[in-house]
Amino acid sequence: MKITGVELRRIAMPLVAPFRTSFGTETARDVLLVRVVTPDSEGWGECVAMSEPLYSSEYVDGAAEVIRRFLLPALPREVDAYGVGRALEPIKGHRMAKAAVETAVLDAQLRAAGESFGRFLGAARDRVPCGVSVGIMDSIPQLLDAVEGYLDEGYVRIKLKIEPGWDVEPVRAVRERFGDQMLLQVDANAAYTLVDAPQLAKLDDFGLLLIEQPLANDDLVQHAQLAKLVRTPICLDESIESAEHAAAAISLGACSIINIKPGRIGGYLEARRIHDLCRAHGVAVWCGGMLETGLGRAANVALAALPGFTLPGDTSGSRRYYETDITEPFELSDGHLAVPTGPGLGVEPLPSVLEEVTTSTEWIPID
Ligand code: OSB
Ligand code: MG
Repeated sequence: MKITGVELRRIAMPLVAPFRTSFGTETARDVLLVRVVTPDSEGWGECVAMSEPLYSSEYVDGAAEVIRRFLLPALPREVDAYGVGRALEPIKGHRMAKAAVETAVLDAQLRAAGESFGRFLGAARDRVPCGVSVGIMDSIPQLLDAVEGYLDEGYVRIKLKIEPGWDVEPVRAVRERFGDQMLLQVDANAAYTLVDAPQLAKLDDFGLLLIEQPLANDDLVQHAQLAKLVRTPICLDESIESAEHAAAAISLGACSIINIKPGRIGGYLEARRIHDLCRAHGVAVWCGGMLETGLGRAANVALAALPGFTLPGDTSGSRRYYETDITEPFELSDGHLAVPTGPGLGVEPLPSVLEEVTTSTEWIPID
């Protein structure tokens, strides 16, 4: 495939409600979209980097800069999605930026071939069960109202964001109100250290599916130690940036579950590699999210349909995030989202909505 040019488009998407985690509060999503144009096709990639480097070292301005200055110039004249990864290998890090470029190329390639993301990746079902990630709230009653609303919408699994001072009490309150049957898990976004093991062990009483990323990003060894001190299964998010990290974490005993976020690990091809590795080792995986628009969501839902994704993901419906999505909205039906079946991502940005939310565009011709 010959790429004739790439558009970098920034969009501003207000969230329906502030989303608070242990690392910050998000009120709007500043998203970088990459559109790859070829003579007979085009493809979209959504960069999941956030405005500030708080979840990981990447941030939107930095992603745009590394794409225009280093990633696009490194691509060969003729390239497919596998070739993107090979060409970008010498450039260290910047996985979210790389993932956006690779996804756009893959989308263009699949649209040209008439094949869907789901079929290409190896989806084993046509719909996926959905969980929802619930931010830290100002009070327990406010949290219970939010959880109730999501359960009414049909979500089959609730994830509570936690941090020191907001952990055992919210979990206890949610269990008391909604019962022991509901699928419940927590995500600390690296807010604890190993000395907090006794506090984290108090969560053992609540039958949680998992605790996600309790310790720092580079604390693989400490996670392995923590796993011996708590009964709740440990799931890693931030710590896993590649299949190599996943292999190391599994052999160390640092986790028994992995949250696969394609942006964090450099794209959907690496996501499939981690899926395959985990499946071979009996490690459950689920699809994480980064508050994506419909473009990123389409690809995530396709990935979440692979056979090793045995736990519900953070693949929520569009309205959990945005009043107006840039694609036709993803809507829950019976707690599930349908895997798109059209060519490539199977969804398109709605031109009028896209124009309305765009804050800048840049066209980069490729000769
Ligand atoms: O840690 O999983 C996370 C959102 C932004 C950054 C990190 C995380 C999250 C979420 C929300 O938990 C997942 C989603 O619904 O997209
Ligand atoms: Mg997480």
